[in-house]
Amino acid sequence: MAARTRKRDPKARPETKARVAVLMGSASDGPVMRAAEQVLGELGVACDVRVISAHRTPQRLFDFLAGAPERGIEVVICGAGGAAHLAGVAAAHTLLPVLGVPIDSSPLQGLDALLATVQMPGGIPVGTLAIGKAGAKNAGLLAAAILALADPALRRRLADWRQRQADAVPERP
Ligand code: RP5
Repeated sequence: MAARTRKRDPKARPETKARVAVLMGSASDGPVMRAAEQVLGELGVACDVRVISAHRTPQRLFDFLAGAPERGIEVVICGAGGAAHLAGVAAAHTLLPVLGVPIDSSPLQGLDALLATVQMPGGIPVGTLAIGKAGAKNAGLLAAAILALADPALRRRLADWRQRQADAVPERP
Protein backbone atom coordinates (compact mmCIF):
# COMPACT_ATOMS: atom_id res chain seq x y z
CA MET A 1 0.00 0.00 0.00
CA ALA A 2 1.32 3.43 -0.92
CA ALA A 3 2.36 5.60 1.97
CA ARG A 4 -0.22 8.22 2.80
CA THR A 5 1.07 11.73 2.37
CA ARG A 6 -0.64 14.61 4.06
CA LYS A 7 -0.03 18.25 3.24
CA ARG A 8 0.96 20.10 6.38
CA ASP A 9 0.71 23.74 7.15
CA PRO A 10 4.36 24.70 7.72
CA LYS A 11 3.22 27.40 10.14
CA ALA A 12 1.52 24.78 12.31
CA ARG A 13 4.47 22.42 12.34
CA PRO A 14 5.93 22.10 15.81
CA GLU A 15 9.59 22.94 16.18
CA THR A 16 12.04 20.12 16.67
CA LYS A 17 15.01 22.20 17.78
CA ALA A 18 14.77 23.19 21.43
CA ARG A 19 14.52 26.94 22.00
CA VAL A 20 13.67 26.69 25.70
CA ALA A 21 15.62 24.86 28.40
CA VAL A 22 13.58 23.51 31.31
CA LEU A 23 15.97 22.81 34.17
CA MET A 24 15.02 21.38 37.53
CA GLY A 25 17.07 20.87 40.67
CA SER A 26 15.95 17.29 41.19
CA ALA A 27 14.06 14.58 39.34
CA SER A 28 11.53 14.94 42.18
CA ASP A 29 10.62 18.36 40.68
CA GLY A 30 9.52 16.62 37.47
CA PRO A 31 5.78 16.38 38.16
CA VAL A 32 5.60 20.16 38.76
CA MET A 33 7.89 21.20 35.91
CA ARG A 34 6.00 18.99 33.48
CA ALA A 35 3.39 21.80 33.38
CA ALA A 36 5.96 24.03 31.62
CA GLU A 37 6.90 21.27 29.21
CA GLN A 38 3.24 20.54 28.47
CA VAL A 39 2.18 24.07 27.64
CA LEU A 40 5.27 24.61 25.49
CA GLY A 41 4.32 21.43 23.63
CA GLU A 42 0.78 22.77 23.09
CA LEU A 43 2.35 25.88 21.54
CA GLY A 44 4.68 23.86 19.33
CA VAL A 45 7.81 25.04 21.14
CA ALA A 46 10.42 22.33 21.62
CA CYS A 47 12.26 22.27 24.92
CA ASP A 48 15.31 20.58 26.37
CA VAL A 49 14.41 19.19 29.81
CA ARG A 50 17.26 18.46 32.24
CA VAL A 51 17.87 17.64 35.88
CA ILE A 52 20.62 20.03 36.93
CA SER A 53 21.26 21.03 40.52
CA ALA A 54 23.17 24.20 41.37
CA HIS A 55 24.73 22.48 44.41
CA ARG A 56 24.80 18.76 43.53
CA THR A 57 25.90 19.13 39.89
CA PRO A 58 27.43 22.63 39.58
CA GLN A 59 29.72 21.63 36.71
CA ARG A 60 26.76 20.25 34.75
CA LEU A 61 25.01 23.59 35.15
CA PHE A 62 28.05 25.54 34.01
CA ASP A 63 28.63 23.28 31.00
CA PHE A 64 24.98 23.29 29.96
CA LEU A 65 24.70 27.07 30.04
CA ALA A 66 28.05 27.66 28.34
CA GLY A 67 26.84 25.83 25.22
CA ALA A 68 23.16 26.79 25.39
CA PRO A 69 23.10 29.79 22.99
CA GLU A 70 25.05 27.88 20.32
CA ARG A 71 22.55 25.01 20.61
CA GLY A 72 19.69 27.42 19.94
CA ILE A 73 18.38 27.91 23.48
CA GLU A 74 16.80 31.35 23.87
CA VAL A 75 15.07 31.16 27.26
CA VAL A 76 15.96 29.17 30.39
CA ILE A 77 13.32 28.04 32.89
CA CYS A 78 14.60 26.85 36.28
CA GLY A 79 12.48 25.05 38.86
CA ALA A 80 13.88 24.35 42.32
CA GLY A 81 12.69 23.90 45.86
CA GLY A 82 14.11 24.60 49.31
CA ALA A 83 17.03 27.05 49.36
CA ALA A 84 16.41 27.43 45.63
CA HIS A 85 19.46 29.03 44.06
CA LEU A 86 19.27 27.25 40.68
CA ALA A 87 17.66 30.16 38.83
CA GLY A 88 19.96 32.76 40.37
CA VAL A 89 23.13 30.80 39.69
CA ALA A 90 21.94 30.02 36.16
CA ALA A 91 21.24 33.71 35.55
CA ALA A 92 24.76 34.54 36.73
CA HIS A 93 26.20 32.24 34.04
CA THR A 94 24.16 33.34 31.02
CA LEU A 95 22.82 36.42 29.26
CA LEU A 96 19.72 34.45 28.22
CA PRO A 97 16.52 35.40 30.06
CA VAL A 98 16.02 33.14 33.10
CA LEU A 99 12.58 32.38 34.56
CA GLY A 100 12.41 30.88 38.04
CA VAL A 101 9.73 28.54 39.37
CA PRO A 102 9.73 28.00 43.14
CA ILE A 103 8.82 24.38 43.89
CA ASP A 104 6.71 23.44 46.89
CA SER A 105 8.90 20.47 47.84
CA SER A 106 10.04 21.50 51.31
CA PRO A 107 8.44 21.60 54.77
CA LEU A 108 7.94 25.35 54.13
CA GLN A 109 5.79 24.49 51.08
CA GLY A 110 7.70 26.63 48.63
CA LEU A 111 7.80 29.88 50.59
CA ASP A 112 11.54 29.37 51.09
CA ALA A 113 12.04 28.72 47.36
CA LEU A 114 9.88 31.72 46.45
CA LEU A 115 11.94 34.09 48.57
CA ALA A 116 15.24 32.57 47.40
CA THR A 117 14.20 32.93 43.75
CA VAL A 118 12.50 36.31 43.83
CA GLN A 119 14.91 38.16 46.10
CA MET A 120 17.78 38.46 43.65
CA PRO A 121 20.08 41.34 44.52
CA GLY A 122 20.17 44.01 41.80
CA GLY A 123 22.36 43.15 38.83
CA ILE A 124 21.39 39.57 37.96
CA PRO A 125 17.67 39.31 37.16
CA VAL A 126 15.44 36.25 37.50
CA GLY A 127 11.85 36.54 36.34
CA THR A 128 10.04 34.75 39.15
CA LEU A 129 6.74 32.97 38.67
CA ALA A 130 4.25 31.59 41.19
CA ILE A 131 4.98 28.61 43.44
CA GLY A 132 4.28 25.18 41.97
CA LYS A 133 2.37 23.99 38.92
CA ALA A 134 0.74 27.34 38.10
CA GLY A 135 4.18 28.95 38.12
CA ALA A 136 5.60 26.23 35.88
CA LYS A 137 2.71 26.60 33.42
CA ASN A 138 3.10 30.38 33.37
CA ALA A 139 6.86 30.07 32.93
CA GLY A 140 6.17 28.09 29.76
CA LEU A 141 3.66 30.68 28.56
CA LEU A 142 6.01 33.56 29.38
CA ALA A 143 8.90 31.86 27.61
CA ALA A 144 6.66 31.48 24.55
CA ALA A 145 5.63 35.14 24.76
CA ILE A 146 9.32 36.16 24.81
CA LEU A 147 10.04 34.00 21.76
CA ALA A 148 6.90 35.30 20.04
CA LEU A 149 8.29 38.84 20.01
CA ALA A 150 10.37 37.82 17.00
CA ASP A 151 8.24 34.91 15.74
CA PRO A 152 4.88 35.87 14.17
CA ALA A 153 3.81 32.22 13.69
CA LEU A 154 4.32 31.52 17.39
CA ARG A 155 2.49 34.74 18.25
CA ARG A 156 -0.51 33.43 16.29
CA ARG A 157 -0.33 30.05 18.09
CA LEU A 158 -0.18 31.87 21.42
CA ALA A 159 -3.21 33.99 20.49
CA ASP A 160 -5.10 30.82 19.46
CA TRP A 161 -4.14 29.16 22.77
CA ARG A 162 -5.50 32.17 24.69
CA GLN A 163 -8.69 32.08 22.64
CA ARG A 164 -9.19 28.37 23.34
CA GLN A 165 -8.68 29.08 27.03
CA ALA A 166 -11.28 31.87 26.94
CA ASP A 167 -13.72 29.66 24.99
CA ALA A 168 -13.42 26.95 27.63
CA VAL A 169 -14.63 29.22 30.43
CA PRO A 170 -18.38 28.69 30.94
CA GLU A 171 -20.55 31.78 31.24
CA ARG A 172 -22.40 30.30 34.16
CA PRO A 173 -21.27 27.83 36.84
C1 RP5 B 1 16.00 21.09 45.55
O1 RP5 B 1 15.74 20.29 46.63
C2 RP5 B 1 15.27 20.45 44.40
O2 RP5 B 1 14.92 21.41 43.45
C3 RP5 B 1 14.06 19.83 45.04
O3 RP5 B 1 12.91 20.67 44.94
C4 RP5 B 1 14.46 19.70 46.50
C5 RP5 B 1 14.48 18.28 46.99
O4 RP5 B 1 15.30 17.50 46.16
P1 RP5 B 1 15.43 15.94 46.40
O5 RP5 B 1 16.02 15.76 47.76
O6 RP5 B 1 14.05 15.36 46.26
O7 RP5 B 1 16.34 15.45 45.30
O8 RP5 B 1 17.36 21.16 45.26
